[in-house]
Amino acid sequence: MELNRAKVVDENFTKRVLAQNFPIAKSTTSAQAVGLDKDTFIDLFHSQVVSRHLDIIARQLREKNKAFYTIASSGHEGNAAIAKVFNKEDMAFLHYRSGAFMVQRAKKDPSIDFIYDQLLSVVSSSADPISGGRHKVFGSLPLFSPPQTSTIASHLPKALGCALSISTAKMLKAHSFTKLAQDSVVLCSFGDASVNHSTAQGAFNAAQWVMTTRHILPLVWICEDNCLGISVATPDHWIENTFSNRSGLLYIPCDGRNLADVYQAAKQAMFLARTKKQVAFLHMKTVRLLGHAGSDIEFQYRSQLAIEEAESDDPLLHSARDIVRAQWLTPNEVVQLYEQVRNQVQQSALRALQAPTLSSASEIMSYIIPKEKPEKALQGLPCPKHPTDLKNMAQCLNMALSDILAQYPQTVVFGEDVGKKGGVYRVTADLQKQYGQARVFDTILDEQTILGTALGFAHNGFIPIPEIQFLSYVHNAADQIRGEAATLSFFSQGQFTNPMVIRIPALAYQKGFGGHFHNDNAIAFLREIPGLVIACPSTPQDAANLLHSCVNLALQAQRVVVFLEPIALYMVKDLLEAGDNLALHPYPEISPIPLGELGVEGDLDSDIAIVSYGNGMFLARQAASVLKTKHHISIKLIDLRWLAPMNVDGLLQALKGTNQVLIVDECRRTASISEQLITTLVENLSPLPKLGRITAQDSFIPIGKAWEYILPSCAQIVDQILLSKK
Ligand SMILES: Cc1ncc(C[n+]2csc(CCOP(=O)(O)OP(=O)(O)O)c2C)c(N)n1
Repeated sequence: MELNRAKVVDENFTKRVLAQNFPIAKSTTSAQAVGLDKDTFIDLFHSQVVSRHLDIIARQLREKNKAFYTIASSGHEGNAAIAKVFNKEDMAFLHYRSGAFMVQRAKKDPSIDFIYDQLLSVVSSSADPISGGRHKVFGSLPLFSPPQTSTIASHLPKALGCALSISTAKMLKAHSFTKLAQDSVVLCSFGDASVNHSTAQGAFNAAQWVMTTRHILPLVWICEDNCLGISVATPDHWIENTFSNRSGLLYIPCDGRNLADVYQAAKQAMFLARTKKQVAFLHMKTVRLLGHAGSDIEFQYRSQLAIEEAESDDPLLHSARDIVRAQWLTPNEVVQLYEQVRNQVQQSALRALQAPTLSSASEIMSYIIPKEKPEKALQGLPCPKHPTDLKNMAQCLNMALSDILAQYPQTVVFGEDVGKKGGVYRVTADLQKQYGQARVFDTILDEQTILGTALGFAHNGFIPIPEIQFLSYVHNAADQIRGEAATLSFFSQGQFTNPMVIRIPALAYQKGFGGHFHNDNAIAFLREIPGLVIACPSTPQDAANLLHSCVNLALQAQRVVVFLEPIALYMVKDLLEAGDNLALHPYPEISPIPLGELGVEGDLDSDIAIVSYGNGMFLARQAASVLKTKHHISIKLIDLRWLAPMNVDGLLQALKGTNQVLIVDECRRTASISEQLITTLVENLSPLPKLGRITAQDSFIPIGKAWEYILPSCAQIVDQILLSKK
């Protein structure tokens, strides 16, 4: 039994075409019936053949250790007909088996040498125009196809968001900054097993919700159904049974082995999405050839008979049959075309093997942070007049958001309950009234959808400001930040970016609303994401200024920013004693705080410094006052403000002249920023000042008043400084 099925499929094609031993058609739609003429049909077949030879050569290159990740499009080449129907400007978030789709779409831009470009990706060359050798992906800026990570289903929420952004842009008549045309549609393809992922189900559900509430969504889901998810069979009729009867999704089945049938179904889907603005679910049934990916040995889980049956149902043989029967080409001419493409692909592979590869850490990392691409200033609205009396942090944030929405027409604010209710803590109060439902809107209760919506809007030129209601609820959607938002620039060499500011009411110390889920102090999962910016204010004026700074970073530097809002400080009035109002501040004259700039306050000449952020900073201010008034000890206070990236030089500078540094960190001892701070100081300071840290316990936060045993307190800070003086 031959284990190399690429070889078998390759040889079978030639043998069977020459012998005119074609498979029996599984569907009856003919090229003539759907208006596919000879040239168009042969052109589609050509794309199928190019895709097939790219698969074959990728296997050969991997056997020689010249390619490192192979996943074939073989069996799925019917998707070439989908590419033919849609415009290249219809943004496409693609399945990893979309080779023929990409070949066909690339024909719409004659400046693209898709074969060579794709081979550069296969051999991980730094000359690969999309990822620069960082991953084998399908993607292209001129072809409106952002590269996808290999996490199945994670691209569905952003496809939904992107489609929603098109209809939102239309409503707002906002075409000065959007990247997608008003009448464009969004395509999103995936496999049959992927539909079962909760991320996918969430996106389908969200699309249905949008159709129910807004009635328009120019989106085409494309399920490329090969009946398998690696080794697990999808039950018969699973896709049909679960999608043919879903409200808001118009189900269109087609036979992926029949180009004419796919073409017809794609035209129907295009009419629904482009003209009717409705969601189509295109179900392309097909076969999978050459196994799952890489070194997958199909024989371990599939019978020889099943493998051979799929191989004999090869879509290329079906297309060849239709071409020969229509007398458009003779069998010999079909094989000639097949061999010509093989030759072209082989020549391109030889060239690609000469191309450079990534050769240093700095080269690899050069696009983790996108290059600055300042947005051109747009005509905004005048900022509202704000009262000048003292305000708390929540009020200052609300005013800052209002100013931001006025100044930057490309900003949109959304999340659970942010619209009419104005957020759980009223931070978004009245914004919907001021700026309308298109720019300030409630989403469904699904954090993956919220972040996916942000990703999709950002792909279309908006600056989304999504809210996650509480920090604890971002964890189930973290991949939308770590696997999607944060990686886009890296995998596209900054050609695609998704700037956004994710607001998250966060951290602990809430007195009336306790418990772990509303007092989550776990942020390590964000801090280690390369390129992500994290800001956290500790005063009302910093909150307003920092939020503006974050929006500027998204606008001018294309950054993905997480803005952590310490919930417990939202409404606080007093700092040192009841009625002192020292935690309030008038809404400031906005003066953005540059990325990394620390807040240094207190006694700047003191040799004792406390480094903190958020609630810890609030406690440190209280402790410094106690130490000063009761013990005549003066303290320098350093507010990090920006938790990532850490401004190491600025910190070292601010600590000059100190011989004692106490870190107050409200997050858990393990994996809190205190660990990074201690390491940074140990690595960089000589002589080393006396170092200490007060952190939260490695515990979840209990309800009631018991949290006091878990979290840092003012008394602990005072005691630790006094102890060190003894
Ligand atoms: C979230 C996630 N879980 C697991 C995997 C591993 N994995 C890669 S492909 C795949 C099967 C996908 O099957 P299907 O959606 O039918 O697509 P096909 O490969 O058959 O085209 C799995 C489980 C993954 N990439 N992402």
